[in-house]
Amino acid sequence: MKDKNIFLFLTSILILGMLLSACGGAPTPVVETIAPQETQAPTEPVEVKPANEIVIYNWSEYIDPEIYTQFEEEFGIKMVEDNFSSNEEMLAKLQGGATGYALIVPSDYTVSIMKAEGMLAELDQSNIPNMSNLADRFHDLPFDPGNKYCAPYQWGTTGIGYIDGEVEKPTSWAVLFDPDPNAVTYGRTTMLDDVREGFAAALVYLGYDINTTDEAQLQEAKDALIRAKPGLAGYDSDTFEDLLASGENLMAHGWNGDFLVAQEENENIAYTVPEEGGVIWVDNICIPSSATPEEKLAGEMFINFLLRPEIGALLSEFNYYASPNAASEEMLDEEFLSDPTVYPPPEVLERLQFITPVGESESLYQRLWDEIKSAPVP
Ligand code: N2P
Repeated sequence: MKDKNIFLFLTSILILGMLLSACGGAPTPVVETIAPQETQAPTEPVEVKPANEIVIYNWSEYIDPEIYTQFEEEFGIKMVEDNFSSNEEMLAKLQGGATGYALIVPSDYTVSIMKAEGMLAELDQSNIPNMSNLADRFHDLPFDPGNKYCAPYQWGTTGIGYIDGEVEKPTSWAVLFDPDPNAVTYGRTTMLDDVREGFAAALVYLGYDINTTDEAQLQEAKDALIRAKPGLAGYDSDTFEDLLASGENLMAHGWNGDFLVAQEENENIAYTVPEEGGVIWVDNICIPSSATPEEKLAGEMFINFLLRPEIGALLSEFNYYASPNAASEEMLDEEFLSDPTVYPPPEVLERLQFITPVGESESLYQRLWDEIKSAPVP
């Protein structure tokens, strides 16, 4: 069962990955050396020393602070964290010229976009020997063959979390897009504040490709997303799971691991991928091309540290997402490894799709999403 599961996951990555648009583009090369100063022998490069403090730009609550502490203690490099709530937020900030980040954590399709725009630095593999701890299938993901730019960070799915016992298990995305005013979940439901995830849910509900660029289909999805509004308490990508745990909300569109973390506070939280399907994703830790050579070296040291078996295990134990690290997986509890919310069974895997870049249509998605969010509640 487990082997089959892994095989199906690999196959789905390979097949669906073919859909990922080609993502060449010349990356900005970042050299590991600083140009020699005039007073020095002109041919001798100066050895780069790692920065003594670096900033990681990550999703919220996605890393155990203990990992920073251990890294700081061992290497004397202080870790500072800044958070984003969506790939688009992170991308816009970097496109706007933000610097000072040594590490970022984009999802699959955003790695493709950033590569094409020359926004990622090529990793110096000699600084990251622990890359070999990754499971085979994570060495050649279609958006980053050979881990040239990133190390896979965690992977997971997008579906619906709900309070078991109070809410009937949602089997269709209709619970969001055709909300019943008499349902207990009406007005106590959130959707991710995320353009591609929002559209993916609506498109899969309508039976369309979640990466469609067909304007009529996108308009239909927009209508469905507007129909969802009366049933929503809001759009939320950071605290949706906490609002279930506290009892304020009863249902949320969100990411599997976040619901599992919240289960510790409220054991009635359950998670499902509706019958029409959902999203599968792989998040990655990468270095922006704007990083200085010192930041880049420290960033690579951190990536290598994160890929240690015990550190990868600590990461999964904290955020409840599946690890791409085979050596870490071996250290995880059987209970975690057999949890179908973490490792979707074959019948769920086969209805999951990756979000892929939509090229020119990106601005259309964004414009429609802005219109949805600012539309009056019907
Ligand atoms: C962690 C968010 C998971 C990232 N809070 C989804 N790609």
